[in-house]
Amino acid sequence: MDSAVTNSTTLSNVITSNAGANDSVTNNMMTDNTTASSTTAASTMMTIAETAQWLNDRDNFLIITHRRPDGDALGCAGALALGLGELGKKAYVLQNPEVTPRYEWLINDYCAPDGFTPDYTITVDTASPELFPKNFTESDGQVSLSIDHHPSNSMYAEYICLDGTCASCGEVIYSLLMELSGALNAKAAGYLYAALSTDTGCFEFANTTANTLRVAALLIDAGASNQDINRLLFRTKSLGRVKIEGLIYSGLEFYFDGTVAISTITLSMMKEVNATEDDVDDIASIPGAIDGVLVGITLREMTSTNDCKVSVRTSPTVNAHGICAKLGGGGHAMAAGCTFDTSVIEARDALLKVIPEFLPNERQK
Ligand SMILES: [Mn+2]
Repeated sequence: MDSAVTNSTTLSNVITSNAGANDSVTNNMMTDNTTASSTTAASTMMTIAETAQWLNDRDNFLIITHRRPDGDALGCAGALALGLGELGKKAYVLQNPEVTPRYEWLINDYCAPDGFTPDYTITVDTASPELFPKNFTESDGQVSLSIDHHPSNSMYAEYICLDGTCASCGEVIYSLLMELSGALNAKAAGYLYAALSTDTGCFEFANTTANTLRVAALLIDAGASNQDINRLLFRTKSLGRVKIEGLIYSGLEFYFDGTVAISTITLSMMKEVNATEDDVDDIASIPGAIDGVLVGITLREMTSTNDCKVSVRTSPTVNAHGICAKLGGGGHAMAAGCTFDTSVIEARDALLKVIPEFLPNERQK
């Protein structure tokens, strides 16, 4: 076990010091290992220590990730399967039909063989049954354990291990694996580094906490190659992505004194550069990243000329949800969306009529 982290008390100290940082989610904290488990109508909440014991007492696990799986879900699944395997247990990951090439290395060594029948199913990073992948449904049996970091978890599993203060589920899995074996090898550390860095946009997003960075440092100590993983996940773009970005940049339109930027992605643009869905992941962040832009809009032509999807990203002074709610959509204060049964040109014109009332007064010209 190279560069193993052996101080199993480190993380609980780390996490406990973060308790109370956000009172609104303190009820979801599962970090106090001395607190007894509590039972809701359907689910029993467990601490990290109780969850470790639960896993220790059982065998034959199938680990489930969510629809459109990201580095957090897949990194958690790979690390948990590896960690349980090292304890001599049988633990596999259910293949997810939507895994993209960027992330498949996280679970490839642990996919369940045909005909594997688990005694227990465990979901990671999955807030509700609506997010189950197509090849797993609740009718496959009740989920035994949900390990998660979403305060919105719908408590669908028999047992829940949840820490709503964590930026990624990877931080929860880290403390669980440390509780189980007191050490991580380099492979598991790499999987969890992928989990943490994915959910924090390589530690740039507002959800990144001091705890996230401490755990990331411990993962690097344990052998995670942050350089290689950052390069793969954040510094590498597919050719299709670069080409579609080129078309988007050259077609940007600006309105209201440069405070509103609109990017349009048509079906013919996608075809012209052979772009896939993976190539346009998070493409809506492009217009809002331009200096001086308060409202960044991405118009996407979907299946026909009269079917388009709109993503609105705003600076804190403009209400993205308000704009989209006027057009039958909605979302969050700074990220919202709506759809139109019209051409992208008509959708753009409808947005331009609604937007002025949401701009700061001096920009409504
Ligand atoms: Mn996550």
